[in-house]
Amino acid sequence: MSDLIHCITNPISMMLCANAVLSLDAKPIMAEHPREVKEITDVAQALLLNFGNISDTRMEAMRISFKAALEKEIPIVIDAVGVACSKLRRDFFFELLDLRKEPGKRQTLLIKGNYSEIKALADCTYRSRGVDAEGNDTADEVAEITKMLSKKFAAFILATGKRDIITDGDLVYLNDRGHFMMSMVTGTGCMLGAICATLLAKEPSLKSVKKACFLFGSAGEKAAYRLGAKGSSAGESGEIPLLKGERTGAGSFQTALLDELYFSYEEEQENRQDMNRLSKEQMRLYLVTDSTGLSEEVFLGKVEAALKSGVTILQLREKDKSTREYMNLASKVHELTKAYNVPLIIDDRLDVAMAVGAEGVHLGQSDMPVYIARKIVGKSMIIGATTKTVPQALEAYEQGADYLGVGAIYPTTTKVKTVLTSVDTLRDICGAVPIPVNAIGGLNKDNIDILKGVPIAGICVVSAIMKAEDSGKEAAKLLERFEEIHKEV
Ligand code: TZP
Ligand code: MG
Repeated sequence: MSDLIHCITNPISMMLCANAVLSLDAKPIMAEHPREVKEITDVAQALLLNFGNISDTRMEAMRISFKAALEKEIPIVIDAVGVACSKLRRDFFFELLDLRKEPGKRQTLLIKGNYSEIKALADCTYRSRGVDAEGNDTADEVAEITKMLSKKFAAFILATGKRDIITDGDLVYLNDRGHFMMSMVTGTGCMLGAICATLLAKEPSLKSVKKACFLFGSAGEKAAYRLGAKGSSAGESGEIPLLKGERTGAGSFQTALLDELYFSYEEEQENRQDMNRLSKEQMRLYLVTDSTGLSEEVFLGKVEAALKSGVTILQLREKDKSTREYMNLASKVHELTKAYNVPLIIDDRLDVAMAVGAEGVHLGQSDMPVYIARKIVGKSMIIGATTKTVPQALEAYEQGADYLGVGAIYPTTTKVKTVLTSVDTLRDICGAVPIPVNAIGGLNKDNIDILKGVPIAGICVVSAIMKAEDSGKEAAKLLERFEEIHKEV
C-alpha cells in the first residue's frame, strides 16, 4: 500500500505539492481543519508542515498534527517558509520545537529553509524582506550554521540555495543539481519539502533528504533540457532562458518539471532493481587498452593474450582516433571479447558503444553525464564512471552508474590528465556506494599491497599489461596477486 503523506501547507503551492507526492508513488492528503487533522496524521506515514502564508487555522492544525506525529514517531518535515521576515512564524517554529519532550528520540525531524530562513533560525536578529533568500552567503558559511543547528535541534537540516546543504550535524552533503528555471515557478521550494517528506516516509534517513534534492534538481535540469533551455547549471541566470518554442517559458516548464519528476523516480526505481548488468566478480581484473605506438596486429594480439589469461572486463580507450577508426577497432576487439565472454566497455563515446553493440560505456567527469547516458540507453548497457571524491561517487551511483573507477592511486605513466586519489578516499567511496568500485592509476603486481583490506571489487590497469613484453603472463600474475591481497576483504 502506498504511503500517505499528510501535508499542512499553503494554498499557493498546494496542488504542486500534492502532485509531487503522487509522482513518487505515494498519496497526498492536504487536510487542515483542526477538528480532523489528528485523525489524518494518525494514519499517515509522514507529516509536512509548511509555514507559507500561515493562518490561525493552519497554526492550530499544525500544533495538533505535530503532537500526533511525535506520538506516532513518523517523520516530520518543517518547511520554515518566511521565518526570516515574520516574527509570528519564528515564534511559532520555536513553540512547535518546544513540544518535543524528548528531542533526541528516534523520531526523524527535518527542518528545511532557504539560506536566509536557516540563518534566521540561528540568529534571531537576522531579517530578510520576503520569503526568498537574500545576501551572498557562501555554501561553506551556511554549512557551518546548518551543522550547529542540526545539533541544537536534534534534527536534519536542509538549507536550499544554488547549492543545497544537507546535514545531520556530522555529515554534510552538497547538492548542485537544479536549474535556474525552477526559480521562475512559484512553489518549487514547497514541492521539495513534500518530496523530502515522501522519501523520508520510505526510509527515515539523511540519505532520503539527499536523494530528494538530487531527484528534484535533476528533474529540473531534464525539464529545462527537454524544453531547450540554454545553460544547465543551477541558478545560472546569465541569459533569460528562451525555451525552444518562441513562447515557451515558465508555464511549460512547470508541466515538464512534474513529468520529469515522475519519470526520474520511476527510472531510479527500475535502475536500482536491476543490479544484474554487472557482478563484482566481473570487475576483478579490468584492462583499459592503449594502442599508442602499436600496430593493429600487435595491439589485438596483446588484447587477446590478456583475455586468455583472465582479464575479466575490458575497456577500449582511444583518444585520437576518428569516429570511423574507433568503430572499426571496437568491432574487432568486440569479436575477441565475445569469444572470451568478457564485457566490452567503450571509453567516452556512447555513440560508438551503441553502434558496435558493446556491453557498456565508461564516462569521465567531463563526458556525458551518467543520468543522460542512462536515459538514452535505458537498462540495456553497463555504465561506468570515473570519480575521485565521495560526492562524485554518490552522484554517479544515484544517476545510474553500474561501477566506478577511482584513482589515480599512483602517478601514471599513461598519457592521462589526472590527480592522485588517496587510499583513504578510495575506502570511503567503497563504503558510500553499493556498486563495484575499482582502483586505477600506476598499479602493477608489485605495488598493489597498498590496497590490502580495501573493499574494492578489482583493479584497473593500462601500462602494466599493455606495456608488458608478455601481456598474458602479466595479466595472470596481476590476477593472482589481486586474489591474494583480496582474500581477507
Ligand atoms: N584514470 C586514472 S589513472 C588512469 C586513468 C585512465 C590511467 C591508468 O593507467 P596505468 O598505466 O595503469 O597507470
Ligand atoms: Mg573519458
